[in-house]
Amino acid sequence: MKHGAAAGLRPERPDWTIEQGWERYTSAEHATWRTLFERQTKLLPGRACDVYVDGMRRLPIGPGEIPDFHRLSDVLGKRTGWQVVAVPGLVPDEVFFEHLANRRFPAGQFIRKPGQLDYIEEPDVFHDVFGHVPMLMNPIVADFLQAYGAGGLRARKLGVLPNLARVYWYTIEFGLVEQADGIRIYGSGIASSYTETVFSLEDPSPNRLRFDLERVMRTRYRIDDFQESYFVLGSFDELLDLQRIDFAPIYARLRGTPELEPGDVLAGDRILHRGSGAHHAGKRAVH
Ligand code: HBI
Ligand code: FE
Repeated sequence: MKHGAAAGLRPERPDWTIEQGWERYTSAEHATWRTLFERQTKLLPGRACDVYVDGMRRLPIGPGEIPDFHRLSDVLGKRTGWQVVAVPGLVPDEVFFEHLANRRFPAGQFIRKPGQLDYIEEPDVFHDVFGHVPMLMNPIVADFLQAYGAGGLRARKLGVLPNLARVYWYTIEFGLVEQADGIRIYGSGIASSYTETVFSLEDPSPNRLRFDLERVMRTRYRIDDFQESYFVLGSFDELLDLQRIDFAPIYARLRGTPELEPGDVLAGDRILHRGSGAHHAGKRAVH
């Protein structure tokens, strides 16, 4: 896999962290943050879940400037014991998991260029801070992510990391949740994306299916486009249950069951919305 902005270089520290160097951001970089913050903040009311909105409100994250990780960590640390640490981009899986297992969230130090507002290959400060950090103010999510880090270290040794990574992908990155007033976004990959925020909730194309752990563990995902299926939690208490699960018997059962394609819908799925598939079908026709 790719190892980020520092590809080919040996990191100075074994845990891949770097100084954020907040005072070194340029005014152009702060302006990019403002552009991203403002257009995203207009879209999120009525679309982002209450947990996200509440977390954001309590954090020193605003339109004016790229947030300072030390200030974020002060507020976050008091609430859930998490810290935000700076990394140059994607870090190796075991380094990523080791941070999460110790309640450190590795956030990209850099910000995307003005020409890449809607698509970046690596997580930058906007995706990581605007997308992930508000959710870490919630104790259930905070504990789940730590458990995922510990589980990732074990899954790597067992050779089942792809199965576990799908849980992360379809919850933390691209998860939806059912609230009393409707389906809402909690996944950071959606909450930090202008186009996917609307697509995930309102477009007729993707499937919206009730979250089921084993189903998700079998389901491949797309990294190059919007998701073909989104999985919807009934409530965040489902993440509490996940944390307590002993995954070993599940991994054993999964061996021998076929993998599922991102757009597959099964007889046993609880379907909230059956997608037309139009978005991805159109793309395939073009290629
Ligand atoms: N590194 N900085 C960073 N952010 C991620 O989200 C990340 C990573 N390295 C590996 C990784 N994610 C995933 O491949 C694991 O969740 C499987
Ligand atoms: Fe992410």
